[in-house]
Amino acid sequence: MATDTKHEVDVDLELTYPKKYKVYLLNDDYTTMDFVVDILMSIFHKSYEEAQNIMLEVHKKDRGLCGVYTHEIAETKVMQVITKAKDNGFPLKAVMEEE
Ligand code: TYC
Repeated sequence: MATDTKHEVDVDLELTYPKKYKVYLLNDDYTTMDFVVDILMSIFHKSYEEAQNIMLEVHKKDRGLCGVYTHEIAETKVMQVITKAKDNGFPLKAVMEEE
């Protein structure tokens, strides 16, 4: 019996990439500008200048992009924003949206 028979196997190497999600901060009338800047620096790792720009964009246009992440990381960021805001008495909200 041949033991070295070569079998051609069709391997369908379909590479799938994880979907990405945009995380946005939403404007409100109560959260202070300084707190939003702090959130952008501590949770989204923005520089002070980037954080100021994103905060002002949210303030003027009602929402601003904070970053693009995999589903799990985006979900965690949204949760961290809401939890930290709530702990500090602010109604600040973040949302995620498939890219
Ligand atoms: N609009 C807020 C104010 O005038 C500031 C603010 C900016 C709040 C961005 C939320 O995501 C936000 N104090």
